[in-house]
Amino acid sequence: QKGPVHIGGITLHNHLILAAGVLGTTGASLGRMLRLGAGGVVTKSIGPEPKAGHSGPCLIPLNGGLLNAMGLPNPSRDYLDEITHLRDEPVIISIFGGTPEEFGEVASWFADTAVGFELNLSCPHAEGYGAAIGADPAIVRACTEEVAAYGIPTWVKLTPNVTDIGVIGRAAEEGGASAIVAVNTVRGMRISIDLRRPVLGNRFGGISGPMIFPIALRCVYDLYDACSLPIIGCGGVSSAEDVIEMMMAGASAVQIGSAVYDDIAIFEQIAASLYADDGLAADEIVGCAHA
Ligand code: RRO
Repeated sequence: QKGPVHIGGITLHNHLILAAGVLGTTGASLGRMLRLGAGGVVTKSIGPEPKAGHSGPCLIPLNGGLLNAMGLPNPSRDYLDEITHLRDEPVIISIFGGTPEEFGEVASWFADTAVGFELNLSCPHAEGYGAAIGADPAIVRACTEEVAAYGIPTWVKLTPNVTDIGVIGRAAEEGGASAIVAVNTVRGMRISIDLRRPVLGNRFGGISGPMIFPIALRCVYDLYDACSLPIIGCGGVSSAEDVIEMMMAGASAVQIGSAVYDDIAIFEQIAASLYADDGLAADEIVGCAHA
């Protein structure tokens, strides 16, 4: 594996990070992904109150992806107990709230121990959380300011479900973000012809997996032009070639989510190819497709 890399204020074991929400509900599964070669891991999003999540079905397979409406299930403050044993590891705490103050409150619980935060301003279907706030530059800026005030590296994860993602990225930058993560899931739905109703319990959800890769890539490309922060590419990455494409679009690192469900060893496999031979010339390729 690669030696340490420094991205957005956080030291990672390599350029490949476990995306939020995937195997992030327990500290044990996060620890396992680190042992399986993840350069860093992001937790399931933690909010101001414990939440059970939406009624099912919550996760359905698509051709080339997944559609989910988990509904932000999380134990809130009790999550601290899950990750105390990972104190020296690159565990990035994903947090959400309905207001800037709620983001600040959740951040305060973890401020003594966190190596970094990732603000989830982008859940595509949660009422009162995420989607609406992630589309409003003033709110994105205010939420970022509340959390960045703790002086801990603060990554901001954006939604692709906006007209101009560059405007939102700049708002995060003005709020003091140390990196931008692009993107969360793409809003979508399926309908059961037999039942004559939406398949998901929540009706709408977020699409992940290879089918959204070109959308995520375009968002990273736009953000590279719009902002001067490091960008972490996320959305449908499932091969070393995808990682390189993301980097050429402007990503300094990538996150991998849905692909982990198909292959738990994906981090080691991608790393073996990415760092083979002379290694990865990240400095040369990041953003090179803009020349
Ligand atoms: O829990 C979810 O339903 C969820 C979240 Br918090 C998110 O950020 N993105 C997503 O696709 N699902």
